[in-house]
Amino acid sequence: MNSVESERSDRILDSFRRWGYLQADLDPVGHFKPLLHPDLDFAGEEADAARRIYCGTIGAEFMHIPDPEKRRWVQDRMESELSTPIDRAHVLDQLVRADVFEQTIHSRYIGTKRYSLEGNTALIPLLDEILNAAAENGAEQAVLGMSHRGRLNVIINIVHRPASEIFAGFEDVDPRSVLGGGDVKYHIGATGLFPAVNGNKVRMHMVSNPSHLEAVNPVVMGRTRAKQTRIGRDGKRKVLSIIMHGDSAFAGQGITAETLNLSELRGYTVGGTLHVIANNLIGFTTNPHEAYSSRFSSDLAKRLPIPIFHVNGEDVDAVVRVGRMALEYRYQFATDVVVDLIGFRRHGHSEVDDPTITQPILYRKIKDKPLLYLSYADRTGQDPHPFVDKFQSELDAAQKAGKSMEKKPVMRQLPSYWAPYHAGDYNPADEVDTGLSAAALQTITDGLTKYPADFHIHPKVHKMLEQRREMGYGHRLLDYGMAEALAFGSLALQGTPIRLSGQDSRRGTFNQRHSVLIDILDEKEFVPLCHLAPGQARVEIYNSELSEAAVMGFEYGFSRDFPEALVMWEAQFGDFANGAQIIIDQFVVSGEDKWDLLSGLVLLLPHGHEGQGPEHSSARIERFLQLCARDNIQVAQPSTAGQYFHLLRRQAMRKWRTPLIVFTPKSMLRHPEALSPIDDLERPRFQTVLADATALDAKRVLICTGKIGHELRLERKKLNLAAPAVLLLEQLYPFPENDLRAVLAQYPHATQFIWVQEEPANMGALSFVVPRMKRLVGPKLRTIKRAANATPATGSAKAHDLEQKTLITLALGKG
Ligand SMILES: Cc1ncc(C[n+]2csc(CCOP(=O)(O)OP(=O)(O)O)c2C)c(N)n1
Repeated sequence: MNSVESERSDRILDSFRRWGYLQADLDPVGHFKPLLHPDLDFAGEEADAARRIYCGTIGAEFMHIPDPEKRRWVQDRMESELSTPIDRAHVLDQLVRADVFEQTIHSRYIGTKRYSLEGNTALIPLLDEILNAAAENGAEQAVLGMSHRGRLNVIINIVHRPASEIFAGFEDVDPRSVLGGGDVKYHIGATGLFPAVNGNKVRMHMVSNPSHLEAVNPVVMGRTRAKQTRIGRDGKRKVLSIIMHGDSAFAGQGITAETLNLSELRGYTVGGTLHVIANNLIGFTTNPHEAYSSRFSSDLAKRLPIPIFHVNGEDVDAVVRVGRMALEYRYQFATDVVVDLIGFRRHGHSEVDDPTITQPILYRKIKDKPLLYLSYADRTGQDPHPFVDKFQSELDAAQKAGKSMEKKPVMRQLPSYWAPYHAGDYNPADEVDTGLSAAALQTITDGLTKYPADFHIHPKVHKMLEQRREMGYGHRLLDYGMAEALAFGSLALQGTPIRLSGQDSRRGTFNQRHSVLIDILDEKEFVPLCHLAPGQARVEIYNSELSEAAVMGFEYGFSRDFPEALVMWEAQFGDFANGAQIIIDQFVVSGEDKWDLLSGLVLLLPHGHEGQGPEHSSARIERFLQLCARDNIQVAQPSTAGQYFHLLRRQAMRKWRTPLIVFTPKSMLRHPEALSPIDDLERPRFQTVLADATALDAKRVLICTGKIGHELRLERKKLNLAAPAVLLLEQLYPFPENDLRAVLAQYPHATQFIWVQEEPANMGALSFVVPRMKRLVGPKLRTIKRAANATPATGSAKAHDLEQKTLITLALGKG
C-alpha cells in the first residue's frame, strides 16, 4: 500500500469509527433508519470492511472521548475477533430462563401486572456476561438498581432468589403482615449469590426501589461507595454498581443527569457505574420522538467522556460481546460505561394494557416476532427443548412451594454490620449520655485548632481558630461552628466515622464551619478533624455538585450501608431541599415502612425568617411534620450550640437508626442567646424542651421553636419585663409530650398558653403542634403567627422587619 492509499484507508476507518453507529442495524423493529452521512459515503473493499465492523448490530460511540488511549482501547476491541468464543449453550439456557419465566407467569396469573421483559430478554444473558466478567476481574459484590420492567426476571435469574418467593408474591400470601405498609412485589429489594462460571460467587444486592423512575440511581451509587469504603483500597475493584434504565426515563428524568455528574467527583466516585438502558423504544404509550429530542435515549451520557455501546437485542451474541467489552472498559479505566440494549416491548405497558390502540402498526409487526430463545436456537443450530423442560419443571415445583408458604418471604438478608441497630417505635431506654468532660473537650480543642508548622493560614481563619481555642477552654461562649466541630471530633475519636456533604459544606454557607483549612500560598488543604489522634475514625466532608436530589439520594444510600457512621446531607438553604422531595418522600421517611430498611441519615436544613425573601427563609417545617408517623423520622430544631452538640452525638451513639431532620440556624449561628457555656457540653443529654427559669411566676407562657424564641427573650430583656415565659420546643417529633408536660408544670400561675411562630399560619409547626398541645393545656391555647401566605416570606427586608416587630410585640402582650 502506498502512502496515498494508506491515508485513504485511515480516513475511511476514522470516519466509520466516528459515525458508523448512525448507520448500524440497531433494533429488531426497524425504528432506527440509517442516517445518511457524507463522511460515510465510501465504496470499495476497505469501506465494506469498516462498515461490517461499525454498522453491524453494534453501534459504538466513543470518538467524543478526548483521551486517545481510551479511544484506541475501544477501537482495538471493535476491530478484533473475540479472544474466547461465546458459550452458546449457556446463552441459550439464559434466554430460555428469561422467556419461559415470563410465559409461565403470563399463563398462570392472567391479568396480573408483572412488567414483562419479553422483547428484551437479551438483558439476562447481558447481565450474566457482565457479572461473569466482573467475577474474573475480582468483583465480590454488585449493587443493582432497576425499575419495574423485567425486575422479577432479574431477581430470579441474576440475583438468584428462589422462584418460589416470586410465586408467593403472585399468590399474595400473608396479607395481614403488611396492613397499611409494605410495597408491591416489583419494587422490593433482594439479595443473593450469583454463581460465576469461574467458580466465584458474587454477592448481589438489588436495591429496593420506588415507582419514581431513576430515583434509585444515586442510592445505588451511595450504597456502592459505602461498601467500597468499608473494604478500603481494593473497594472499587470488589464492588461494582450496575444501574438499569428505561429509555424514556433515562432521557426524561433530571436525576439521571445529576447522577451521571457524580461519576468523577472525588467524594462520590465508585470507580465507574455500568449503565444498561433496557431500551424498548416506548414509554407507556409514548413514542421515542415524543420522549426525547435526540436520536438516542442515551445521548445525555455524552456529557461524560465515556463510551456508549448500542446493540441490537436480537443479535444475542453481539449483546454478550458488548457486555464483556463494557465491563472490561470499566475495570480498565474506572469510568462509567453505557450499554443501550435495544429491543421492543411484546405486550402493553403492563399486561393489562392494549398497545394496539396507540401503536397499531408497530404491534402488528411485534405480533409476528418469535420468542428470542427460539430464534437464537434456530440461528445457532441448537435444540432448546432440554433447557425448556428442565426449567419448566423447576418452575412447577417453585409454584407449588410458593403457594404453600405461610409467611411472606423476605428476599434479602441484611449485612452483619446492621446487627447492633434497630428502629421501630421510639424507646427512652435507647437514650445514652452524650456529655463529655472538660478535659476531653480540651484535648479535642487542641486537635481542632492545630495545623502543621509550615502551613500558611489565612489571617481570618487564624483568628477564628484562636477564638475556638478560647471556647474549648471555657474562656468564651461556644458558637454552633465549634459545637459541631467538637461533636464531630469527639465521635471520630470514639470510632464513629463522619461523612457530610452538601453545597459549600467544607467552609459552610454561612462561613461557620471551616472544616478544611486552605494554605494561602499553595492552596494545600489541611483537615484538623482528620488529624486528632492515630486510630481515630475517618472524617469526610465534601462540597457537592449543585444538585439536591442526587446528592441526598447518594447520602441516603451511603447511610444504608454504614449504620455506624454519622452521615449527613446539608442544604445550602433549607428551601432547596424540595429539589430532593422524591428522595425525602420515597426513601427517607418511608423506607422503613415499605421495605423494613433503616437509615440514620441526618438532613441539616438552614431555616429562619431573616428578611432574605421567599426563598431563603424556610426549610418547610410543615412538610416534614406532615410526613411523621409511626416514629419514622425525628424532627428537631436545636436552639443553642450546646443542644446541637448533644443532638448530633445522640444520633450517632444510640442504636436507634431513624433519619433525623434538623432545622439549623443562619443568623442564630452567632445570636448571643444561642451561644452556650462549655459546661452545657458536660451535662448528660439533649433536652427536648428548654424551660425558662427567669419567668417561673409568669401567667403568660409562650411556646415556640427556633430563632423566634431567642428574639422574644432578647426583646423581653430589652424592655425589662419579668414575663412572659418563653419555652423552646427543641424536638418536634417524636413529640415530647411528657417532657413538655413536666416543663409546663414549672409554671403554676400560668393561665395563658400561646404558640408563637414566625412562619405564616399555613406553614411552620403550627398545625402539627396545636392539637398535641391542646391535649396538655386544654382549649385555652392561642396562636400568634404571620398571616397565611402563598410564599414563606416577603421579598422586602423592611416589610420583614415590620412584620417581625408586630409579631414580637403581640407575643409579649404589648400590642
Ligand atoms: C417519575 C415518574 N414519572 C412517571 C411515572 C409513570 N410511569 C411508569 S412507567 C412509565 C414509562 C416508562 O418508560 P421507559 O422508561 O421507557 O420504561 P419501560 O416501561 O418502557 O421499560 C411511566 C411514565 C413513574 N413511574 N415515575
